Amino acid sequence: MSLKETDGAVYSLIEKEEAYQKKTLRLIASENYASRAVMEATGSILTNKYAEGYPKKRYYAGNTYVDEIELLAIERAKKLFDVGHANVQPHAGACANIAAFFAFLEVGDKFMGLDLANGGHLTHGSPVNFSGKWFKPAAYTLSKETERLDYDEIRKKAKEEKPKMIICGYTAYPLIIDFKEFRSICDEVGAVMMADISHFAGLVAGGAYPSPAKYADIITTTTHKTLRGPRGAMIMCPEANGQKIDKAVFPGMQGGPLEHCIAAKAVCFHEAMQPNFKVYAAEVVKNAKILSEELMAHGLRLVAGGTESHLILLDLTPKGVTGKDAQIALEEAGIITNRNTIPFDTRSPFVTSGLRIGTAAMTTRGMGGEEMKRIASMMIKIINNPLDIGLRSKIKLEVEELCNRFPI
Ligand code: DSN
Repeated sequence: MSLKETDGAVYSLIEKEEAYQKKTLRLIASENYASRAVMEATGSILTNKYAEGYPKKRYYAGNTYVDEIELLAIERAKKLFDVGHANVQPHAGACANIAAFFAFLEVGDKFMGLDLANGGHLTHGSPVNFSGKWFKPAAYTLSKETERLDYDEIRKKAKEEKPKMIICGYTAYPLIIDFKEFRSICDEVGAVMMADISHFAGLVAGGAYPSPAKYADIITTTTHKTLRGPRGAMIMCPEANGQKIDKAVFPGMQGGPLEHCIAAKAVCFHEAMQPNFKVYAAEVVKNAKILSEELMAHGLRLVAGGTESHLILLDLTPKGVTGKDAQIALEEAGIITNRNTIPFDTRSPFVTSGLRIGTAAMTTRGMGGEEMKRIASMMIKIINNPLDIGLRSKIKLEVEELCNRFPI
């Protein structure tokens, strides 16, 4: 029986969500729209299969085709990112990062990651996360003056702290990371270099952002952000580290892999190898630049002074609005964003002084420079008048008109 016949409640909620996604502007920097092909694979009969282990070394019978699918995903990932080894089994970015820690560190070991409030991730050392509870984080921060990575300061701290691992790659940093510089810092202190490229993996695949492949000992990434695949993750590394990584994923922290998601990852890698994905990646960055310039022209302050990726971090302090209030007002107008701390934020992560936006999803819908200018203008009106209910309704109609012209 179909979902509609079996469970009308879930069916109707999915229908409502679909309509909502169609008529709203999704500016959340970590979101995108997966293709029909990716979703078809995710919803396939592969969900029925147990395949603990790795291709040709499974703990269950009946994996002839599942093996072929996982091998295809691995080969495509290696080719797409030019790496010696790929593990496509991690269920999510956090799982990939847990496996990375367990592959290289012992519980209690010291590591360095960017402070969460400065743009790092929960799994990079937050005290409420496994990384901060089981390991010893020595967080580095951005420069207070420039809000950019300060490699001299990171080097100095690494020399003082002598961490076993240094993480680069963030969730709210708009600029390009100098992976070569991180390699040289890691070499100077004998640390493992981990690059978490979850946010910009699609830009790396499309040649619009530098790759850490030549430098990092381990690369983790989700597959659903700029890479535009299914929800999930993977780990990549030089061939020499492959065995360590595979053991850390299974049996280290996961059981049966989600082969339907792995098939969808294979489809996503295939899509990312096509020439039009390069065009997409370049367009994402171009759109982010146009959007950021337009927002700045209307008096908004951008953290780090701008963007070199898909991501923009706004400091709303000069406007006298909190991230939380701006997020709520924009959502009412059909513009979906997320509040975010800015470096050295004085407000709590629940309130924040900042707002994070990104152009990956809107670029997938086919929007370009003109639409970015229009989005900036609508955002500015709301941010300047966050309590104006009438304005929200007016902008909501404009948003719907724009969305109708760029269907998913
Ligand atoms: N939730 C992701 C993001 O939005 O950046 C990180 O896990």
